Amino acid sequence: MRIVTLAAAQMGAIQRSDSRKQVVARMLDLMDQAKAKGATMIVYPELALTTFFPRWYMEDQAEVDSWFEREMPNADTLPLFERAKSYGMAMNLGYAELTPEGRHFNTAILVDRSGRIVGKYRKTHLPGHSEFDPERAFQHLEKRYFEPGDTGFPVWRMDGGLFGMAICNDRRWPETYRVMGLQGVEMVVLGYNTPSVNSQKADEGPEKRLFHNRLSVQAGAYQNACWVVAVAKSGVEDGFPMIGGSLIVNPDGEIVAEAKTEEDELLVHACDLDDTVFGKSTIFDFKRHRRIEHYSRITDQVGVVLPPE
Ligand code: ING
Repeated sequence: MRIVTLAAAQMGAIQRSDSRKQVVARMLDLMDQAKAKGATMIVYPELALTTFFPRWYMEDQAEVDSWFEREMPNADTLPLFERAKSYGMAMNLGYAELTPEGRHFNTAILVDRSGRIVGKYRKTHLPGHSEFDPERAFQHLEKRYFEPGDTGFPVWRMDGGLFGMAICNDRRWPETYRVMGLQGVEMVVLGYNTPSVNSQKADEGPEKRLFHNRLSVQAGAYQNACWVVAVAKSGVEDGFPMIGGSLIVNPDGEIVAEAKTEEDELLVHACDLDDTVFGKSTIFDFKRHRRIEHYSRITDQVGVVLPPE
């Protein structure tokens, strides 16, 4: 038994006018609740410190950069790191990263139970667009404000287990989980900000978005025999609704915990990392079953190449 008592800290809306101090206070409250329930690890959403600013078209780079963190921890977030360390609680936190070289990433970090930053992940799959799109009901400008991540999908040894990270749109791509699966990952943690409606397809509402959330996360967990924790920033931000539906999914692909609200809400579940062993040693024993001589299109091609007429 290698139990991680995992707290999924779903957060409700963060308004454009909310300060990082107000947000961190909510995150600390969720951490206190997690401690009271015996959690040894807490997972926060993507871009957890601010409103989902990629919905706003901005041209002034100083305004854009005001949504980014220049160092981590910093004055606003240090209380999170200090309290997690005092609680002996590992932490996953998503934020907008502005590097000293001036590069912009949608980033998440992994902090172990002793408070050490073990790893950094930068979001690989950026959805949306880079110029204002008048056709859309609302904007989704991640390709404008972030570079594609340059970390790939590493897996880190932490607190006796094998942990990996992803961010939001990454969870929809099977490659995300398989690259970590091929490193033996036992738990993938990720945050998301998912609009409740499709800006290009008005009849795709929250039910369908929640279905796709479950489908993507359950498939990733099952097909790589690992735990997957997906944590939403949800609720209505300045009039723009985002789904909740935070999940903890076991290595068999079963949902063991799911958020019920679109508010700050804590899910806690004792995840046994040894529950990954059966799947990894039978149906998804990659070295016995995979036939890589037939998979080359997956890395040789970006888009579709149709068969000859
Ligand atoms: N948000 C959304 C997500 O991938 C999206 C964007 C929603 C893309 C639905 C496609 C379909 O959950 C982020 N931040 O990636």
